[in-house]
Amino acid sequence: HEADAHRTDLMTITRYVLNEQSRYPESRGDFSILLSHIAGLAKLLGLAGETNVQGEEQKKLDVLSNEVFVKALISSGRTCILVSEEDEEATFVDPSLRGKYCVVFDPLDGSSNIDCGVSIGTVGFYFYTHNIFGIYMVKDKENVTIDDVLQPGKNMLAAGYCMYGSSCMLVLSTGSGVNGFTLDPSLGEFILTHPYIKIPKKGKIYSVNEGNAKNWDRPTTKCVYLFIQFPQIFLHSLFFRYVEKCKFPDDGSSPKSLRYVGSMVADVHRTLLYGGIFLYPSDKKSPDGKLRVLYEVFPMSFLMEQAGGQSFTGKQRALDLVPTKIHERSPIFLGSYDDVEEIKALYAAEE
Ligand code: AHM
Ligand code: MG
Repeated sequence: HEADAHRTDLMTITRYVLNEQSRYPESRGDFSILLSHIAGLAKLLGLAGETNVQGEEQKKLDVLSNEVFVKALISSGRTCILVSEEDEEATFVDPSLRGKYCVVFDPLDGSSNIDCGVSIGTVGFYFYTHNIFGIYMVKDKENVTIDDVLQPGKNMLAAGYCMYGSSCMLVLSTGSGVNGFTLDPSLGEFILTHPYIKIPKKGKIYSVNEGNAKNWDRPTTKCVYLFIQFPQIFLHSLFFRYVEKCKFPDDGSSPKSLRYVGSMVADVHRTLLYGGIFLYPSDKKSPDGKLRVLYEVFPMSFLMEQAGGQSFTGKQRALDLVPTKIHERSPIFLGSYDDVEEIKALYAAEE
């Protein structure tokens, strides 16, 4: 580490962001400043978590991480609307502090995992949480409305997440590929460790909460003859059949492995690096699935496409979806190009 401290060729997140800046001279540094604030959030969150080391106080982490996010984003002076999973209403930044970017975020992803320490981590004395974010540009800074965030995901300028596992990573795309940075605690800096992440074209892993299988939708079919011949096919939902195929492939290929943490950041991160498919379908109880369009589905779909993968809602390309409310949900299937292609073909055949 000491040797590292003297190295000058490390690509830190600060350098990376400044390089990106030269691609958008018209942004006059605002975009870089906003991105640096988001990267710096990791350290701020660490500080906030310091008072919450005791197990019984960890639940408060969602409140804390939200406060830290909101305050840091407002104080960057570059934002105008903030949408957080933790806040029912969007926050409109005071005109005196207003900039031209809208940030949508989930400050603490996978909160059900907090108590067993899966979606949080420690580096030194600090606590960290998984989080996800996406950035849009407002149309007219003087006239900011909620429609500025109700834009399709393809309009995002940047998206990313922080993941705190055995190391602390920031995965970011500003629309020209995906880059992964790892926090070097001795330098206090994120270093580019995973340049130009590309997801394998096809994967060997599927990731889904199979405990919901009972409620997965059944297909509607008019094919009575087939129903008599192969009733088992129709007794189970389309989705059920997809997952059955992962386990019992009918084309001579090997079965896929199942991996499911139950924290989107962790499950998507693995999917991005190893390939495969992550699925949160609709079911009888939640016809729109569980995951939120603006700050879960869109940022992760943006990263997937930028890494060469795909993302599909069961009806369309996820990034084409136009949300009508800030906490809207959508079913989501994302991951390796070929694996998502398979799911798309299944849904197309169903229509
Ligand atoms: P949360 O915002 O309440 O934490 O829910 C989001 C999380 C995702 O991180 C994860 O992919 C999903 O919920 C897991 O849901 P389930 O427990 O239904 O499998
Ligand atoms: Mg969440």
